[in-house]
Amino acid sequence: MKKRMRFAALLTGAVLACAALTAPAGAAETARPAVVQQMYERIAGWDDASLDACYISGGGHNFYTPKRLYLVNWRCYDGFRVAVRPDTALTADDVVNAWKKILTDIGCGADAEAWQRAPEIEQNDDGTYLVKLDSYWHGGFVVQLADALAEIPYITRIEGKYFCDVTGRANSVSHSAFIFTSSRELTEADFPALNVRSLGYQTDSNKWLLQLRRADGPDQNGRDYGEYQDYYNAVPVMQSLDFVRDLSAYWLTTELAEPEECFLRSEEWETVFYRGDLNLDADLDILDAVLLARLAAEDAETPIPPEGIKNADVDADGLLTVLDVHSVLKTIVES
Ligand SMILES: [Ca+2]
Ligand SMILES: [Ca+2]
Repeated sequence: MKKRMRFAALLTGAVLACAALTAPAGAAETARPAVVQQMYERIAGWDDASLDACYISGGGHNFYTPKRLYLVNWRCYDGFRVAVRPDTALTADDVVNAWKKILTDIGCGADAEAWQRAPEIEQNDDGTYLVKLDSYWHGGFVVQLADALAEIPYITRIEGKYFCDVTGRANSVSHSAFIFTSSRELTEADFPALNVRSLGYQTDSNKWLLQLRRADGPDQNGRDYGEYQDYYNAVPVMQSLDFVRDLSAYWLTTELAEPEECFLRSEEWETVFYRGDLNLDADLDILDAVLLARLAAEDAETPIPPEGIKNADVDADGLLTVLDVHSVLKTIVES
């Protein structure tokens, strides 16, 4: 118990030391999938801002430039590719137990949808595994799945391919709608000239909400929500209908951007977690062993990125000791 507490204190010291090295907290404060980092840089460019002038919150999903807030959605659309130690096998029980533990840690109880739906596991021909989430139900839980898998001691490496999109950029908004009041009950048949996706009445606001479909059909991600141009073209139609009153729009802007600017998809597997890779260069070599040795020697000045600390317990025994240094050296020699 004493050793475990010392390990925690050592980690805290190292994190603080690194935080001092990397402050102020700009967009590159912590390691994220490359595609997300690319999107941050792209967004900053839209508003002629440097990354250091931008702020990130909400687990990496809220990106503030000096001009406005963008919502950055990212998920792993193909599942995580997971490598395990030789002579071990990934079991469904271990994945489910780690998954439920991490959901509990973040406050999701057993009644949460994510809790009820276990990740799917497949074994690849090369001995690695693919661990998938149901993207519809699990939505933003991809980060938690990676964290859960990293808790399984015999998992050595986790990789993912990420999809990233942004709302907040003009013409990038997927949940657009017309909002209006009406002098009578309405059905979709009252809008024969429009490509109506949904029509509903909001009792809390006493307003009607009308969503359009994309004029050119679903996009590459299966989304059929109308885009800026669809709503722009529909405005004269809405204005010509005598039962439509107080017409306004929800989540629409008057600036036209290129929609594809708001999407990025990684083609290559990106390293999400690599046990022993302390400097986060997606490689395991002598540099990592040196950093680990300094950490194990309680050198609080060791220059390790905060995310790199997660990879330090190489033998996964919950402690940071010289055995971790031996373990990483052994892996390097054997590779
Ligand atoms: Ca490394
Ligand atoms: Ca250890």
